[in-house]
Amino acid sequence: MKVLLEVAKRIHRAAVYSGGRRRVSSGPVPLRDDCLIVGSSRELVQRLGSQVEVRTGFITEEEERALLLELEPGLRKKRYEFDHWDDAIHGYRETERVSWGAACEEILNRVRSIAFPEDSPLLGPVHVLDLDKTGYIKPHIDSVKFCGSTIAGLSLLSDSVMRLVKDNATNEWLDLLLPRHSLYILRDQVRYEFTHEILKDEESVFNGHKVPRLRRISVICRNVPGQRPHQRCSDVTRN
Ligand SMILES: O=C(O)CCC(=O)C(=O)O
Repeated sequence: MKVLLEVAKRIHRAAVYSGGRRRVSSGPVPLRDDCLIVGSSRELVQRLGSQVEVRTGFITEEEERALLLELEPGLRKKRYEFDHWDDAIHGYRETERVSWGAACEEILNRVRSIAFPEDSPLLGPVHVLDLDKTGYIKPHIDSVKFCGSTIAGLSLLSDSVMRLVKDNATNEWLDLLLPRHSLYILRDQVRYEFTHEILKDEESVFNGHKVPRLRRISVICRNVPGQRPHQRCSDVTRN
């Protein structure tokens, strides 16, 4: 059975954007490091500021190597999956890992201590998602049955763009630039009420600038579901 489906059942939701908002510049342009989140309005970016974070350079090249050294042998045994038209992910392989070597455990402990409240129990297995260069993740909300208020992910091997769109108001959106080696954190309303997706290479544009998407591996930590202030029944039925 697919690990991912157990951890995070997904919905498909077409994100609606006004095309004029995002003009692509003629070629890749270096982006300023301090501009990692843009949105449909300044007010939205400010309002959700405490619920979405991108930390650049969270891991070093050496730490990325340590993670890849542990992950690649297992991933190489699997095939990328492309042909499930209704899957929320296209062109991927994945695994879960409970025990890690010391170097990787140290990295994950850093993620855990920064991303999650101290008293929040975490899902034991860490989820690892390997997206082929042509792979992408469609808009979805992780199932509230399987994961709690916070999702924290490391990006290895490639930059990418994560798009968040309000589930019931698609004119409200945020784009996150996720540089290779960065950590992103989605919490609370952003996690429950916004779909998230990773754009395919052809659409991988951040704030008007092309962000080439190569093969990308994400290492994702989640906490277990618990009480939350604004749980909606519709979330519970998604699977
Ligand atoms: O690859 C990522 O960082 C996002 C993964 C994701 O969307 C998910 O597992 O629900």
